[in-house]
Amino acid sequence: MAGPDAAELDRARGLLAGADTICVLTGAGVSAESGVPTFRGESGLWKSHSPEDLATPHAFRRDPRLVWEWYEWRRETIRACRPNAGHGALARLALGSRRVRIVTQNVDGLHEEAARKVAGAGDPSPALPLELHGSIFRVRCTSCSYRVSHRHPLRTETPEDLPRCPLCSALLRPDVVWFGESLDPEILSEAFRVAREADLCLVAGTSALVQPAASVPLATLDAGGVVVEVNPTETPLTRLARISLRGPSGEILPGLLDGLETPGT
Ligand code: BV8
Ligand code: ZN
Repeated sequence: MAGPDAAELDRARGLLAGADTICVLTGAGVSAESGVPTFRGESGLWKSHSPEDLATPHAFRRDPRLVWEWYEWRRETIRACRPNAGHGALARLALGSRRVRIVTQNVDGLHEEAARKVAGAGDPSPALPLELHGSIFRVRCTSCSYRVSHRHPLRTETPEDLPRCPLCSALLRPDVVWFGESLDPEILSEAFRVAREADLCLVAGTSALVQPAASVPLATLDAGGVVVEVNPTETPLTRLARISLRGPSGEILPGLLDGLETPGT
């Protein structure tokens, strides 16, 4: 696939350079080049099951062991993955002096890892993403408010292996938002505020099918801003984008963003 031509990249760079405030929305595609399977691509997730069947409260109630087996398979896969050049470019942009917020649908923690790597001894927080759908490396209690970061391998062979709450002994679950579950209202309203206040929404690596995340860029448009998309294929957002750069984000984002960290460059 031929990537975007130099003129298109220049036009997109011009739009980004002219934007005081930028909202970035990412999806599974930005982690594809790190080796994290996307949901709907040909290398789509896991065997015969579809995420819509397993990433639901109903599936967990019916068979928590199967759901934990799927999540632990994904956690094991993602533990071996590192941020790619696209994550790094986004982190550098957000850590520069331009006002940038990264909003992600991803639960893989790779934006945070890139932020800490780029920031080094500095403060990574400007590049820490708003995680709309939670984190696959955090667990929470199905009954009380216990919630904790959790990266180490879990055994899922038998129901007795499944993790339980140290406070109330109820089952622990992955701290992600399942289909049919509402997103954290504070995180969601913050994401829409960021999008409304942005002059430009950079949308990378999302099929723009999952709601309400896919509506975040519309808030930028409704407030008079523009959308720039990076995706190897067309999406429902493509026709709304001022420019849609056709190619992989790991290859496109560094050339598109590097050097734009400070306003007026
Ligand atoms: C909600 C966490 C209110 C879990 C995820 C009918 C019944 C019930 C609900 C609904 C319904 N119809 C609509 C809904 C709402 C539903 C929804 O949107 N469904 C879709 C499938 C139609 N949404 C919800 O349920 C949300 N909650 O609405 O609450 C409510 C309450 C009660 C009842 C009803 C509604 C919750 C949604 C959150 C689900 N959780 N993740 C987990 O990860 O295990 S979503 C999950 O899928 C991911 O987090 C991600 O967000 C999403 C996948 O989307 P993408 O990130 O875009 O990834 P995808 O694979 O699809 O696309 C990859 C893209 O990358 C492609 O475009 C590809 O071209 C591109 N790409 C590939 N390689 C590259 C690349 N791009 C760049 N570079 C590359 N190299
Ligand atoms: Zn508990």
